[in-house]
Amino acid sequence: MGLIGRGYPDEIARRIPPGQRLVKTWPVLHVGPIPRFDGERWDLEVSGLVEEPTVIAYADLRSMPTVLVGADMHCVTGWTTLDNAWEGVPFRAIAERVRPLPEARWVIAHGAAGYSANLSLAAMLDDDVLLAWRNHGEDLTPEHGWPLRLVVPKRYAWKSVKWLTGLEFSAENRRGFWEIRGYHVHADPFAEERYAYQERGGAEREP
Ligand SMILES: Nc1nc2c(c(=O)[nH]1)N[C@H]1C(S)=C(S)[C@@H](COP(=O)(O)O)O[C@H]1N2
Ligand SMILES: [Mo]
Repeated sequence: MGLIGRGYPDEIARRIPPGQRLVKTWPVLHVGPIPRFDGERWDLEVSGLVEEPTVIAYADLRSMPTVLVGADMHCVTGWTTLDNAWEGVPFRAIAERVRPLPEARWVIAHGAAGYSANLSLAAMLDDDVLLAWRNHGEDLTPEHGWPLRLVVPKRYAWKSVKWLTGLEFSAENRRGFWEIRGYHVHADPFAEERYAYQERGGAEREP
Protein backbone atom coordinates (compact mmCIF):
# COMPACT_ATOMS: atom_id res chain seq x y z
CA MET A 1 0.00 0.00 0.00
CA GLY A 2 3.01 2.32 0.10
CA LEU A 3 3.26 5.38 -2.08
CA ILE A 4 6.11 5.30 -4.56
CA GLY A 5 7.20 7.18 -7.62
CA ARG A 6 5.20 10.37 -7.96
CA GLY A 7 2.91 9.46 -5.14
CA TYR A 8 0.69 6.92 -6.83
CA PRO A 9 -0.28 3.76 -4.97
CA ASP A 10 1.94 0.83 -5.96
CA GLU A 11 -0.72 -0.90 -8.05
CA ILE A 12 -1.08 2.24 -10.17
CA ALA A 13 2.61 3.20 -10.18
CA ARG A 14 3.68 -0.14 -11.58
CA ARG A 15 1.43 0.38 -14.57
CA ILE A 16 3.07 3.69 -15.50
CA PRO A 17 6.14 3.02 -17.68
CA PRO A 18 9.42 4.90 -17.07
CA GLY A 19 9.35 8.48 -18.33
CA GLN A 20 5.52 8.55 -18.55
CA ARG A 21 3.00 10.61 -16.61
CA LEU A 22 -0.61 9.78 -15.89
CA VAL A 23 -3.26 12.03 -17.43
CA LYS A 24 -6.95 12.09 -16.53
CA THR A 25 -8.37 13.24 -19.84
CA TRP A 26 -7.90 11.47 -23.16
CA PRO A 27 -5.61 13.57 -25.39
CA VAL A 28 -6.06 13.62 -29.16
CA LEU A 29 -2.88 13.15 -31.17
CA HIS A 30 -2.27 12.59 -34.86
CA VAL A 31 -0.75 14.04 -37.98
CA GLY A 32 -2.93 15.17 -40.85
CA PRO A 33 -6.67 15.62 -41.21
CA ILE A 34 -9.46 13.50 -39.68
CA PRO A 35 -11.05 11.55 -42.54
CA ARG A 36 -14.80 11.60 -43.16
CA PHE A 37 -16.52 8.28 -42.66
CA ASP A 38 -18.77 6.84 -45.36
CA GLY A 39 -20.22 3.52 -44.15
CA GLU A 40 -20.93 2.40 -47.70
CA ARG A 41 -17.34 2.86 -48.80
CA TRP A 42 -15.15 2.27 -45.76
CA ASP A 43 -13.53 -1.11 -45.88
CA LEU A 44 -10.46 -2.91 -44.61
CA GLU A 45 -8.01 -4.29 -47.14
CA VAL A 46 -6.14 -7.33 -45.89
CA SER A 47 -3.28 -7.97 -48.26
CA GLY A 48 0.21 -9.34 -48.74
CA LEU A 49 1.47 -12.76 -47.67
CA VAL A 50 -1.82 -14.45 -46.83
CA GLU A 51 -3.68 -17.35 -48.40
CA GLU A 52 -6.89 -15.36 -48.81
CA PRO A 53 -6.30 -11.67 -49.48
CA THR A 54 -9.61 -9.90 -48.95
CA VAL A 55 -11.44 -6.64 -48.59
CA ILE A 56 -13.74 -6.64 -45.58
CA ALA A 57 -16.67 -4.23 -45.86
CA TYR A 58 -17.33 -2.16 -42.75
CA ALA A 59 -20.75 -3.77 -42.16
CA ASP A 60 -19.19 -7.23 -42.49
CA LEU A 61 -16.49 -6.35 -39.96
CA ARG A 62 -19.11 -5.04 -37.54
CA SER A 63 -21.01 -8.33 -37.77
CA MET A 64 -18.01 -10.35 -36.52
CA PRO A 65 -17.90 -11.55 -32.89
CA THR A 66 -16.51 -8.87 -30.59
CA VAL A 67 -14.28 -8.77 -27.54
CA LEU A 68 -13.82 -6.30 -24.68
CA VAL A 69 -10.23 -5.45 -23.80
CA GLY A 70 -9.19 -3.44 -20.76
CA ALA A 71 -5.89 -1.71 -21.49
CA ASP A 72 -3.64 1.20 -20.65
CA MET A 73 -2.35 3.57 -23.34
CA HIS A 74 1.10 5.12 -23.53
CA CYS A 75 2.00 7.88 -25.99
CA VAL A 76 5.72 8.32 -26.63
CA THR A 77 5.31 12.08 -26.00
CA GLY A 78 4.86 11.13 -22.34
CA TRP A 79 1.21 10.71 -21.45
CA THR A 80 -0.42 7.55 -20.16
CA THR A 81 -4.11 6.78 -19.66
CA LEU A 82 -5.26 3.80 -17.62
CA ASP A 83 -8.18 1.41 -17.90
CA ASN A 84 -9.46 2.00 -21.38
CA ALA A 85 -12.27 -0.43 -22.24
CA TRP A 86 -11.98 -1.18 -25.91
CA GLU A 87 -14.55 -3.09 -27.92
CA GLY A 88 -14.03 -4.54 -31.37
CA VAL A 89 -12.78 -7.52 -33.33
CA PRO A 90 -9.62 -9.35 -32.25
CA PHE A 91 -6.79 -9.18 -34.77
CA ARG A 92 -6.54 -12.95 -34.45
CA ALA A 93 -10.00 -13.35 -36.00
CA ILE A 94 -8.81 -11.42 -39.05
CA ALA A 95 -5.66 -13.55 -39.24
CA GLU A 96 -7.74 -16.73 -39.03
CA ARG A 97 -9.86 -15.48 -41.88
CA VAL A 98 -6.97 -14.67 -44.26
CA ARG A 99 -4.47 -17.31 -43.03
CA PRO A 100 -0.97 -15.77 -43.09
CA LEU A 101 1.61 -17.68 -45.13
CA PRO A 102 4.57 -19.15 -43.19
CA GLU A 103 6.89 -16.40 -44.54
CA ALA A 104 4.74 -13.61 -43.11
CA ARG A 105 6.54 -12.18 -40.08
CA TRP A 106 5.46 -8.54 -40.10
CA VAL A 107 2.24 -6.58 -40.35
CA ILE A 108 2.01 -3.05 -41.70
CA ALA A 109 -1.11 -1.32 -40.43
CA HIS A 110 -2.32 1.38 -42.80
CA GLY A 111 -4.38 4.36 -41.73
CA ALA A 112 -6.13 6.99 -43.81
CA ALA A 113 -3.99 9.63 -45.52
CA GLY A 114 -0.80 7.60 -45.69
CA TYR A 115 -0.20 6.95 -41.98
CA SER A 116 1.20 3.53 -41.12
CA ALA A 117 2.92 1.55 -38.39
CA ASN A 118 4.66 -1.81 -38.47
CA LEU A 119 4.62 -4.59 -35.92
CA SER A 120 5.87 -8.15 -35.83
CA LEU A 121 3.14 -10.67 -36.59
CA ALA A 122 3.95 -12.27 -33.24
CA ALA A 123 3.16 -8.99 -31.45
CA MET A 124 -0.05 -8.60 -33.43
CA LEU A 125 -1.20 -12.11 -32.47
CA ASP A 126 -1.22 -11.22 -28.77
CA ASP A 127 -4.72 -11.75 -27.40
CA ASP A 128 -5.19 -8.09 -26.41
CA VAL A 129 -4.71 -6.71 -29.94
CA LEU A 130 -7.96 -5.62 -31.56
CA LEU A 131 -9.62 -3.52 -34.22
CA ALA A 132 -11.81 -1.27 -32.11
CA TRP A 133 -14.73 1.12 -32.63
CA ARG A 134 -15.81 1.65 -29.01
CA ASN A 135 -14.20 2.68 -25.73
CA HIS A 136 -16.02 2.69 -22.38
CA GLY A 137 -19.23 1.64 -24.14
CA GLU A 138 -19.27 4.64 -26.45
CA ASP A 139 -18.55 4.83 -30.14
CA LEU A 140 -15.17 6.38 -30.82
CA THR A 141 -15.33 10.00 -31.86
CA PRO A 142 -13.84 10.84 -35.26
CA GLU A 143 -10.72 12.33 -33.67
CA HIS A 144 -10.07 9.11 -31.73
CA GLY A 145 -10.27 6.95 -34.84
CA TRP A 146 -13.90 6.33 -35.79
CA PRO A 147 -14.91 4.16 -37.60
CA LEU A 148 -12.04 1.78 -36.82
CA ARG A 149 -8.71 1.85 -35.09
CA LEU A 150 -6.08 -0.67 -34.27
CA VAL A 151 -5.26 -1.06 -30.57
CA VAL A 152 -1.94 -2.64 -29.54
CA PRO A 153 -1.87 -2.13 -25.76
CA LYS A 154 1.68 -3.38 -25.12
CA ARG A 155 3.31 -0.93 -27.57
CA TYR A 156 3.59 2.86 -27.63
CA ALA A 157 0.35 4.28 -28.95
CA TRP A 158 1.69 5.45 -32.33
CA LYS A 159 1.29 1.77 -33.32
CA SER A 160 -2.46 1.98 -32.57
CA VAL A 161 -3.35 3.26 -36.01
CA LYS A 162 -6.52 5.34 -36.19
CA TRP A 163 -8.84 5.25 -39.24
CA LEU A 164 -7.51 1.81 -40.07
CA THR A 165 -7.87 1.01 -43.77
CA GLY A 166 -5.48 -1.87 -44.31
CA LEU A 167 -3.44 -4.69 -42.81
CA GLU A 168 -0.55 -5.86 -44.95
CA PHE A 169 1.35 -9.05 -44.15
CA SER A 170 5.02 -9.00 -45.11
CA ALA A 171 8.17 -11.10 -44.85
CA GLU A 172 10.28 -7.99 -44.30
CA ASN A 173 10.47 -5.44 -41.54
CA ARG A 174 9.16 -2.46 -43.53
CA ARG A 175 9.08 0.61 -41.31
CA GLY A 176 5.95 2.68 -40.88
CA PHE A 177 5.39 6.45 -40.69
CA TRP A 178 7.12 7.07 -37.34
CA GLU A 179 9.52 4.14 -37.58
CA ILE A 180 10.98 5.76 -40.72
CA ARG A 181 11.26 9.03 -38.81
CA GLY A 182 13.49 7.63 -36.10
CA TYR A 183 11.14 5.76 -33.79
CA HIS A 184 11.61 2.23 -32.52
CA VAL A 185 10.14 -0.77 -34.32
CA HIS A 186 9.53 -2.84 -31.18
CA ALA A 187 8.35 0.11 -29.04
CA ASP A 188 7.75 -1.55 -25.67
CA PRO A 189 6.98 1.31 -23.22
CA PHE A 190 8.25 -0.61 -20.19
CA ALA A 191 11.64 -1.09 -21.89
CA GLU A 192 11.45 2.58 -22.97
CA GLU A 193 12.04 1.61 -26.58
CA ARG A 194 11.32 5.06 -27.98
CA TYR A 195 13.94 5.67 -30.68
CA ALA A 196 15.41 3.71 -33.58
CA TYR A 197 18.98 4.31 -32.35
CA GLN A 198 18.15 2.06 -29.37
CA GLU A 199 17.34 -0.89 -31.61
CA ARG A 200 20.78 -2.55 -31.99
CA GLY A 201 19.17 -5.57 -33.60
CA GLY A 202 16.46 -5.59 -30.97
CA ALA A 203 13.84 -4.64 -33.51
CA GLU A 204 13.96 -8.14 -34.90
CA ARG A 205 13.26 -9.56 -31.49
CA GLU A 206 9.87 -11.16 -31.16
CA PRO A 207 7.15 -10.71 -30.22
N1 LIG B 1 -3.96 7.36 -38.59
C1 LIG B 1 -3.24 7.77 -37.52
N2 LIG B 1 -3.27 7.02 -36.40
C2 LIG B 1 -2.57 7.41 -35.32
C3 LIG B 1 -1.79 8.60 -35.32
C4 LIG B 1 -1.77 9.35 -36.52
O1 LIG B 1 -1.09 10.38 -36.63
N3 LIG B 1 -2.53 8.93 -37.59
N4 LIG B 1 -1.09 8.97 -34.20
C5 LIG B 1 -0.78 7.92 -33.22
C6 LIG B 1 -0.32 8.44 -31.95
S1 LIG B 1 1.24 9.12 -31.91
C7 LIG B 1 -1.04 8.32 -30.79
S2 LIG B 1 -0.42 8.77 -29.29
C8 LIG B 1 -2.43 7.79 -30.82
C9 LIG B 1 -3.34 8.78 -30.15
O2 LIG B 1 -4.65 8.30 -30.14
P1 LIG B 1 -5.76 9.25 -29.57
O3 LIG B 1 -5.75 10.52 -30.39
O4 LIG B 1 -7.05 8.50 -29.70
O5 LIG B 1 -5.41 9.53 -28.14
O6 LIG B 1 -2.88 7.57 -32.15
C10 LIG B 1 -1.94 6.97 -32.99
N5 LIG B 1 -2.61 6.63 -34.21
MO1 LIG C 1 1.76 9.26 -29.65
